[in-house]
Amino acid sequence: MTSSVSAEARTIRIGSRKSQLALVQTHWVRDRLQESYPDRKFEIHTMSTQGDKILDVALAKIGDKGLFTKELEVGMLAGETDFAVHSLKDLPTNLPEGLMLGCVTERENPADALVVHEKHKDKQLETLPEGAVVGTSSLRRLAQLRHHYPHLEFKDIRGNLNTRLAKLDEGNYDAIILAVAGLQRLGMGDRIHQAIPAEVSLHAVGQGALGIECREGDTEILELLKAIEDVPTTQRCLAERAFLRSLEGGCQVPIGVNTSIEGDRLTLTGMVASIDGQQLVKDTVSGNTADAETLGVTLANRLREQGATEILEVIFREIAR
Ligand code: DPM
Repeated sequence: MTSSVSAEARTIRIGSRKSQLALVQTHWVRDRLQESYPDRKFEIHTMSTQGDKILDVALAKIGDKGLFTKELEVGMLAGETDFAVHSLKDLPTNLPEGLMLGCVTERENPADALVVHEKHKDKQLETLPEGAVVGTSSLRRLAQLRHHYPHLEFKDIRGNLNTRLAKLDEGNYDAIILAVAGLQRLGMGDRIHQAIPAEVSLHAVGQGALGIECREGDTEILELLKAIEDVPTTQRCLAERAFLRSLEGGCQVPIGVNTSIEGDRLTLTGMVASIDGQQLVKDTVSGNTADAETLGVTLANRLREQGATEILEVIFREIAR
């Protein structure tokens, strides 16, 4: 026996959801890693998650504890895969024991996008007719748009991107709201009618970035992942996630954020709104990028002082019903 056999590097197994968007994202991660480590072997293992299977119930009602991540996490803990690629916004802020956020990749435009039915192609959010039906299953988008545009109606919409676009085109909705990042990654950026400004819709925590989850202390994987880490995106997302964690909000509550970095200064804006859009508290903090998580906690405390706790209590009760 020679030692070269046992010294040969093992194949790295990557967990991914099966949706078209998830696969595009996972292939992107795999390709970048393959470029950085041409001698290593990477293999993608796909799985369906609860969120992929339950399509007829409003998202907020199914609960948010790892709706799109649980099955992938079980795979890692069982040693069947080495890390999983997620849309960071679908990754809960508290991870199961033994797992960690291994790295965050460079963010795409994190804004929400308005996509309209053909008959409204000369319209914007503010000029859509009274009673126009906007499709979204996001309480965050719903609350903020109701706040700014009380003349619009809102209706739940589920399914993958293609399904949603088909429902829009068939005339079931006048417009739908999707993430700019998802549409762009799928090569459907031409469907973006309007990138909704942050003043109207603060995006979800982590939106537009990919989060790689791995086993805690897996030094080999953590070392590999450094090749695809984006430091400014990581700092922004750590602040956003600390904010959400402090508010004990899952990914299905009306909580939105916006972040920017200039030099070593990180600015974080956050809001909490009631589902009817009547109450909305919003504030901004800034500080050193090294204190990203502390900034998130500070902002959460400020919003609690402005009434966020009471707004969230009502929502948690409503969702539980
Ligand atoms: C989460 C939300 C939605 C997804 C809630 C929110 C949108 C649900 C809906 C937490 N996850 O944003 O307030 O509109 O019905 C999801 C999308 C992406 C990742 C699709 C989308 C792609 C963008 C990205 C679903 N998760 O938001 O249109 O990677 O950030």
